Amino acid sequence: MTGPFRLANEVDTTGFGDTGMRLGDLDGDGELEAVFFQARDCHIPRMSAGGYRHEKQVHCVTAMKLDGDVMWQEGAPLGTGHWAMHDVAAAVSDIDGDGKTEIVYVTERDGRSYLRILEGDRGYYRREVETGPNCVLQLCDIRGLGARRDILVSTFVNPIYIYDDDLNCLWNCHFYGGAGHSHDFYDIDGDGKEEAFIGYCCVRADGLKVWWRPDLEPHLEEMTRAPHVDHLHVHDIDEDGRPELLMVAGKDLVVLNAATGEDRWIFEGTHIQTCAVGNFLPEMDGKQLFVTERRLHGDQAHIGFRAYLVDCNGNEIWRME
Ligand SMILES: [Ca+2]
Ligand SMILES: [Ca+2]
Ligand SMILES: [Ca+2]
Ligand SMILES: [Ca+2]
Repeated sequence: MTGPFRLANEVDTTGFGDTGMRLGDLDGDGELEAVFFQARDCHIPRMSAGGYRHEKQVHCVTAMKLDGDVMWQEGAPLGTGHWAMHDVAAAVSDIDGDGKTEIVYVTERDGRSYLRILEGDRGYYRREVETGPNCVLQLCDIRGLGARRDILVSTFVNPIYIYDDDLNCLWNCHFYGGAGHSHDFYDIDGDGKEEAFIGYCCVRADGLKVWWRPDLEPHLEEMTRAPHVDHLHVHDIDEDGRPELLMVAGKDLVVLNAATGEDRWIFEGTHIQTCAVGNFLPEMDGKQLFVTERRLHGDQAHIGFRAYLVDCNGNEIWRME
């Protein structure tokens, strides 16, 4: 293999490795391990539409050394099947700040959702709590601890719950306009607590909105569900010291001043789904955005895929079908 990448190892994950993977140092030896989260369709889908079951829940967790040795496994492998679609609600992190890594994920029993924590080194059960949502989990720092030790869970749209690392509920069943498949967090006012960017809302740690932009709904994906933002990223793309909010809105890419919610620019599409920020062209000022689109004709008909490179002011550099 050429370039900056080299093949370190090949391991067999047949039967348990289908859906999602996270990396973390589970045993504290300074080397990363891989954790596989195998998920299947939720017993009771709450928000799925658009032709397939979006919501997946984790039923098997497998920790593996990078040489392929399985350290432990929680739950029974589901075998090989059609488990892969979107992402899983899972994180590998030192959630309680004691220097050891934990596994945090949402699972299901008898049609009910549970947020669960396992110890990373042995897979031992730590704690769980029943929750509402099922398929999105992200870590944030709304308590201002200096590390992301708060746990947001949601479906692919609303509602939003946030728990502390002892699984005490900090936000109980919050709803915000345009909430979608993932959210982002940034301490926009410098008080040490991260604000949450959810849908077209910027929300403080206490759940109150700093700003919201319901007028942006025409730029969001609808597709038989509630209007929702696919993904959000806070990033200072023009490197002027003020972060932008990149709203991968499901139809267009909408870029706002993250602190105020004021317009910066809009890159129009039909169903823009992902945006990656990088120094892809180092000779250019600012960052560039690599944008992918699942192109639609009208509201539903899928007519192909397109990728764009866009500069930090919203100008197209190139496109590829
Ligand atoms: Ca390790
Ligand atoms: Ca820990
Ligand atoms: Ca703040
Ligand atoms: Ca900026």
